[in-house]
Amino acid sequence: MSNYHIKHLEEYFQVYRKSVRDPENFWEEVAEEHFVWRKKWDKVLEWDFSKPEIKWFQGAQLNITENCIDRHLRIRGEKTAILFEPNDPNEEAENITYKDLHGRVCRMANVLSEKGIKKGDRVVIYLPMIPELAVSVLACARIGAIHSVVFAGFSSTALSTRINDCGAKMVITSDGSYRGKKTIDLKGIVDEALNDCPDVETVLVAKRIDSKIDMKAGRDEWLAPLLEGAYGDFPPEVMDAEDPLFILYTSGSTGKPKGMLHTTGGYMIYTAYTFKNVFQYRENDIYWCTADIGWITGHSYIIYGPLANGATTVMFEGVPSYPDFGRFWEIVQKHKITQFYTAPTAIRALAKENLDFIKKYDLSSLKVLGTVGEPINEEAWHWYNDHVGEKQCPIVDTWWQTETGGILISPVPFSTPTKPTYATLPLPGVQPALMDEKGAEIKGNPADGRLCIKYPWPSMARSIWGNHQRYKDTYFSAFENKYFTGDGALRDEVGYYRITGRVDDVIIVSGHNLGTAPIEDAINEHPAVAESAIVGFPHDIKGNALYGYVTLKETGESRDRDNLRKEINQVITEHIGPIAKLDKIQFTSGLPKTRSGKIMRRILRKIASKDTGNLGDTSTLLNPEVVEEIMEEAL
Ligand code: 6R9
Repeated sequence: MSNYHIKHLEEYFQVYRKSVRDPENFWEEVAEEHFVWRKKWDKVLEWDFSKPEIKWFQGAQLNITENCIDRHLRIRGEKTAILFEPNDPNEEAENITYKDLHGRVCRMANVLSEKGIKKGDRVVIYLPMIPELAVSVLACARIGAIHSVVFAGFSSTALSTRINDCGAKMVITSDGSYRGKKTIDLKGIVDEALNDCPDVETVLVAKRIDSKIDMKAGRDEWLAPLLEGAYGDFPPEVMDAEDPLFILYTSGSTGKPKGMLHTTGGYMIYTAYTFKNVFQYRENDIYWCTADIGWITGHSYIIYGPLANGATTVMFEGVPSYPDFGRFWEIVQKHKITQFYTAPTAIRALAKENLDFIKKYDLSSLKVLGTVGEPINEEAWHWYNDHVGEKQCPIVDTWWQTETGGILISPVPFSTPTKPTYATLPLPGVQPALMDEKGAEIKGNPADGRLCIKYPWPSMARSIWGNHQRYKDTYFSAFENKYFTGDGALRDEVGYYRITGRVDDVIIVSGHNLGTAPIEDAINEHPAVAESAIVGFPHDIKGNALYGYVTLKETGESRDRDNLRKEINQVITEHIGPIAKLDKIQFTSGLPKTRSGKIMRRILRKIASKDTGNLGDTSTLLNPEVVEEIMEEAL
């Protein structure tokens, strides 16, 4: 029996049982058989969730790019590794073979190295979805530098916060980016961010759009000439399995963003293993994940997982609505995509459009469809199944997180029967538990509780950069000896999991995790605002949209409300980015608070979703009269 590629349900159960009975042996076999190591491990796993400390494959040495690139050169050198599809459909797609990729990554590694970047240094990458993004990520991994990709839709403040938090010396960016009909001045955003980042020494700039930008002497350099002069080979740095690979920021419910720290060996084998099984990837398939590499989905399932399997992975620069709402399907037809992986928010947006956009194209190459990022509602699931998959393609509803590094709960297509809105069963090596409010594990089915994981898996984050205590407090303190996901879940009679959503103050808007606290902090910077509270409410396309309750200072009371609304959204755009703009803003004379001064978001959430039949326990409220007022205004 091969552990590595599950082909039917019985085999899934066999593999799963084996993985739980002896996880170390299970992962050791995967690691032995499918990867190249410079040196094998002394110990497969050492862990202690109370510290928390998790170490996989201690003593082993490797370089992840050797696994993702070099070892494919002999048999797949001429195979396309990255297929780049530009924003403009009239611009030609680019096939980057494994051999090309090797040369490009090595040249970039030489450039970074000549600019003084060494093993362990942090490099922030702020690039659109162009090949330089993947090449920069891999070049960092090649020399052992820690990459931190910041989504190129984030504002200058969000960028500078991340640069300073991880202490990056270098930023890689581009002059600008295309997004449908628009161009965005990325370099201008970087310049603004760097006013607050004294430690950045070098900015490397890729050319993408035709614009004039400022280049600061001694700091900024165009990438192209440097790459042209660089040597096309670079010996991979030998890394320990537990050496950091990257930091990726995710929103927290309080305070600044959390720099999730991922390490090398375990992350590699887990993303590769899950890519192979969840997408049932086979040689000559053309796999496309529509995510941005600025998110974990792009790290694990555009770059590392696919390349570790020698796959062809598509990178799409554009948006689903440009030049029209048929763009995704045009690309599927054009490149004969076999696996297509996207987010529920994109599915909902496309489902709103005329079916003619999809009927025009031949989608018969598709074999597996995936979704990720938030719960998929029943209607969207059926639309995806009926119109994209034409009922021939299993849908893999993949549940996971930035923190988990890879997919934890998902059907294995052609093995696990799917069920709309259910992520179904844990993948091999994953041991979920549902916990009740008192902290006890709920045994038996059906069940409804807080989702935890009881045992380490290889790609879990090891820490929060610069704040291990926060890592412990956030994930390992709610339930003893368990990793707490922050999500709630149901388990049905047969043991299938359905994720019901966050139980903390993170709101998922169009698949983006947004913490309420940073948005509130931003709003509160507006001179007329006294206080604010943000909650989510259901939205047809975005899944959730943001509803803000805002209390004004006396000086703000006389101001025009519509102007204030515009200004508040402007402040949010500046501090966080347009994705965090509020759909609704209600001005109130106060916010409902507990006696200990905590805002009762639960009540505000109910009012925003027009679900005011039963507000639950309001006995701890300090100011119940304010609830009446807010309800009257809102309804
Ligand atoms: C990969 C990714 C993580 C949060 C997670 C959960 C939600 C992700 C989901 C899902 C229901 C799914 N989530 N996949 N909810 N069904 N298939 O999205 O990582 O950006 O860190 O978000 O997204 O709430 O806790 P990240």
